[in-house]
Amino acid sequence: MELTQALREVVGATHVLDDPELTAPYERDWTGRFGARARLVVRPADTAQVAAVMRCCAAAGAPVVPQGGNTGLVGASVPREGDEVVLSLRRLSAIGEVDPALGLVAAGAGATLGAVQAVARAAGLDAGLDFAARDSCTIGGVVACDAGGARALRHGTARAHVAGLEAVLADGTVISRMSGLAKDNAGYDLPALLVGSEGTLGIVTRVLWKLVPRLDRRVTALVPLASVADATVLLAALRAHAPSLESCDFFLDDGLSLVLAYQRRASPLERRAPVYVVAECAGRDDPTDELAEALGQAGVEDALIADDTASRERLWALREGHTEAIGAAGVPHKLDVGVPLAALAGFLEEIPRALASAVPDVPDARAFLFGHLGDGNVHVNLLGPAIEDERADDAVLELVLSCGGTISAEHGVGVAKARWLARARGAGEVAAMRALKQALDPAGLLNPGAVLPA
Ligand code: 2HG
Ligand code: ZN
Repeated sequence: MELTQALREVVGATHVLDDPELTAPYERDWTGRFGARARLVVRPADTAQVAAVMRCCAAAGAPVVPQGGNTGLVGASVPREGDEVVLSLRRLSAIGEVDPALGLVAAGAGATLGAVQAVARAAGLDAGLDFAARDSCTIGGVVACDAGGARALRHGTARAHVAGLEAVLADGTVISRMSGLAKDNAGYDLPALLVGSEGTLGIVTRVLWKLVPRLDRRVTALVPLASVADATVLLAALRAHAPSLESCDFFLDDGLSLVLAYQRRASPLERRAPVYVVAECAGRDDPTDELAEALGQAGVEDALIADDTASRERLWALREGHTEAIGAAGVPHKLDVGVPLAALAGFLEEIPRALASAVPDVPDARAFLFGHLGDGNVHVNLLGPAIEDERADDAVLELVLSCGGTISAEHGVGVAKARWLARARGAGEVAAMRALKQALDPAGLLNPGAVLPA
């Protein structure tokens, strides 16, 4: 039977899309940099349907791109050749009841992070993970790319929250580790293998999410600083004096100008500075004194402090608003990298020079640098070079490796950085990854071209 017809029989005709007007939102990524026409978009309702869809696609030899909220930033959740089936997991959005004794909740891959947070908070707990795309990204995608965000500093990345998962393999086999047993050493840890595999080894359909205590007393500081070195001193003081530290992000002054212009607001700070840190402490008890102690120890004199939700959100909007403000200014090349803290200042300083020498013929090339200071995680956003022009990307990644850093801290490798994987990981590791891929997906149907170069 022809693939379209076979899929219609599995999910119902209304959930197999081939009209270009309907498929368009599934075909281009959030940045506008990646995408191609899809052969079809298929929207299964549950794990059994995902498995049946995979069996149909395997029989037809059709490559499949799994997609959640399509908020990924490395081109891993959209078609790239034009012949892929996009398998949307958004209909798998059911969230179970919180198990308060275990601190776990089961969520369908299509549930948004925001929805999981809301369910957790209603039960007196929290998801422990948070970032700007919270209301559009889905928990399956969060797990598939091991998303991090600002709170990873305290609670770890998605990996730390996966107590189990259910997934569909390339041949339609369903694997399920949803028992919630904290200790279970029987055999290989397949869920761990799927976390961060970006849809190349299996399709995550359900996740057992480990919750954290809900910490309602929150206080946020926005601190203008003279240098990245001063920011590192502040981070050390926060670690030493504020055990309630939850996040410690940074951005630079040109990023602030762009965000303020985009958000049509004035700077809340009396004076501008080269570097800004946004730090947040959270506890059961008011963490204001701890935060003040840390700021004092770091010699900070003029921080803006916010302790109610609206004011805290206004401070965070200056940091979180970078993605949208940059997106409104052009199609960015996003290089989500990590460097050791000791190398951070030198790395940030070097980037404008690396950019100028990589693309001397693109005089308006600009780099916006911001991210999660506590993790050494820098979001290098390049504007100016054409979509296909990767000279500046290469120069930045070269610099990252020379600093002992990683080409992907939290967004994943996707297609954007696949050709750098061997440089980053070495031939031995890439061969082991290819062996795993070959074992689980011998026909290469799952997300071809992502993570491992074709
Ligand atoms: C963030 O930290 C996200 O805001 C997105 O990881 C970063 O837009 C980016 O490059
Ligand atoms: Zn980030």
